[in-house]
Amino acid sequence: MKRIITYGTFDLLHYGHINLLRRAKALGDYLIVALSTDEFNFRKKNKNCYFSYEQRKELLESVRYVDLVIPEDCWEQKISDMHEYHVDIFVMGDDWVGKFDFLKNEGVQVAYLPRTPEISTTKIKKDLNN
Ligand code: C2G
Repeated sequence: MKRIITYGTFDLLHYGHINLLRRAKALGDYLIVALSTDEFNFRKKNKNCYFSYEQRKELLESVRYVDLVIPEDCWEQKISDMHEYHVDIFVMGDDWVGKFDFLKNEGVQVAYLPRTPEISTTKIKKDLNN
């Protein structure tokens, strides 16, 4: 059983997120999403989410590609996550290309997948404001 993990805020869940999750799951059999907590978003990612962690978690758990949602509450948990969840492949959108290559040292494959252009949570908020 090939186990995949990805990380993110996934606020205002949109088709760009779904494209990422679908492609990540296609790389293996079991997809874990480490979901940024409200505190992590606010304190470290400078993101003020529209939906709370619990709401974002509920949305992700309803996505057919997602098998497990766990909290992401710091930048530094990735190495221990790889071992705790027996991860085979770490996946992120290519806006993060190169940033997590160090995880290869944990015996994990690292894959950066092309982002879906033209859509983002920020764009949604901006467009709705206009
Ligand atoms: N994404 C994408 N296409 C988009 C928007 C997002 O492929 N149009 C991908 C991002 O590249 C990321 C995932 O969807 O892999 C989640 O996006 P965000 O919620 O913006 O995640 P981010 O804030 O980048 O958090 O420790 C890692 C961080 O938690 C990543």
